[in-house]
Formats: sequence, C-alpha cells, structure tokens
Amino acid sequence: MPDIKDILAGNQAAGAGLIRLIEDRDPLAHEALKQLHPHAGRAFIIGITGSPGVGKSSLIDGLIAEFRRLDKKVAVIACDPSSPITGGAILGDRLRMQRHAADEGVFIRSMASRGQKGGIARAAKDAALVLDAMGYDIIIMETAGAGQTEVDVADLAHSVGIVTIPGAGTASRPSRPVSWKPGTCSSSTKATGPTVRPPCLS
Ligand SMILES: Nc1nc2c(ncn2[C@@H]2O[C@H](COP(=O)(O)OP(=O)(O)OP(=O)(O)O)[C@@H](O)[C@H]2O)c(=O)[nH]1
Ligand SMILES: [Mg+2]
Repeated sequence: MPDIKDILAGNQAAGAGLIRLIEDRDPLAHEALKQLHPHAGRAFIIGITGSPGVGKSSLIDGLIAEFRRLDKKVAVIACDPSSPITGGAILGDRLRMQRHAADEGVFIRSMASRGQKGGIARAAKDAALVLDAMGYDIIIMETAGAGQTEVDVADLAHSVGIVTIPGAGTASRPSRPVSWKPGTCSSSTKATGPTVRPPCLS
C-alpha cells in the first residue's frame, strides 16, 4: 500500500498508486481512505459535463492554465468511456491537456468508466478524496460525454460547468437537471461557425 505520509506530502506516484488500488477495489484502499479522510475537505471540486466532443477537455486545458496563473494546484480526473474490447479507457482527454504534463502543480488522471452509468467512474469520488488530501486546491472532474441523465457529477462537485455548442440551447441536452445546482454555469464552445449566436451564461 502506498505510504500515507507520502500521499499527504503530495507525492504523485503514491497518489496514483492508491487511485489504482481504489479502481481495482483492493481492500487496502479502504483502510488508506479512512486514514486520509480527516485530511480532506479543503479542495474545491468543479464538474465539467457536456455531450461527446463538445470541447470539455479543451476548456479544462484553459482552466488549468488560469488556475496555475493564480498559483493554485490543480488535479483533473477525466472519465473516459471504456473500450468495449480491452475495458481500458480511451485516453482522448489527457491529450488535450498535454502541455501541463511537466508541471508539478498539475495532476491529470484518466479513468475508464468501466460500464458505470452516470458519466462518472465509480472510483472518481474516492480518487477526489485522495487528491484533496494530497493538497490540490482545485479538482476538476470531466464526465464521459454526457446525455440527459448522466448527472452524478452534480452530487460530487461544488460547482458544475455545462459545455454546449451554439444552437444546441442553453444548458440544454447535457444534464438539464445539473442546472438546478447552485454555482452551475454554462459555456459555449466552437463559436466560430456560421450559425453562431452569442453564448448564453446562466
Ligand atoms: N472550432 C473549435 N473547435 C474546438 C473548440 N473546442 C474544442 N474543439 C475541438 O473539438 C474537438 C473535441 O474537443 P475535446 O476538448 O476533446 O472535446 P470533449 O468534449 O472533451 O470530447 P470527449 O471527451 O471525447 O467527449 C477537438 O478536435 C478540439 O480541438 C472550440 O471552441 N472551437
Ligand atoms: Mg474530453
């Protein structure tokens, strides 16, 4: 089991090791989470949701840069759909954030949904606790491309960003129920096409 002291010191390898145990439902993970629990509760968790390919990862890439400018440590959990063949994640998300890979203040972890419905991997909540205890100020959770019912991120996050494309309606298809949550905002991407209308902020 990764050393709790290393995790509390923000050691990325130790944190990644524990997140792997969590994903594998290793009983050791439960014990580690119990020990970390009192050290968590400071991070601000942001959920980013929206239809497949709408621009969630690209937006997160920009958010990371902004938070780093403010000297905040940022962790990202990007929930990808699982490959139906290997069961592994299709790691498109991390590619979009590649420029931050060498930044010690940034931790990016892809997580396969492993058949879990709801847009968020089953292990994501516990992984967020680990990252919180590691000292990340901001934890961003990217959902797998979400439709109307994939709203689990609303339970996890303090604030939710819904990404839409122009013409799809404000805070529309993706996760309409998420927009009931206080602190929810909507961002419109791909506003460069001919059918563009001004993005709406809610
Ligand atoms: N023109 C334009 N293209 C964009 C914009 N944002 C993202 N893209 C492109 O759209 C494609 C998908 O972007 P991603 O950021 O991977 O979208 P995503 O929602 O994270 O995709 P999934 O995680 O697969 O659901 C990429 O080719 C991006 O370069 C934008 O604002 N304008
Ligand atoms: Mg993505």
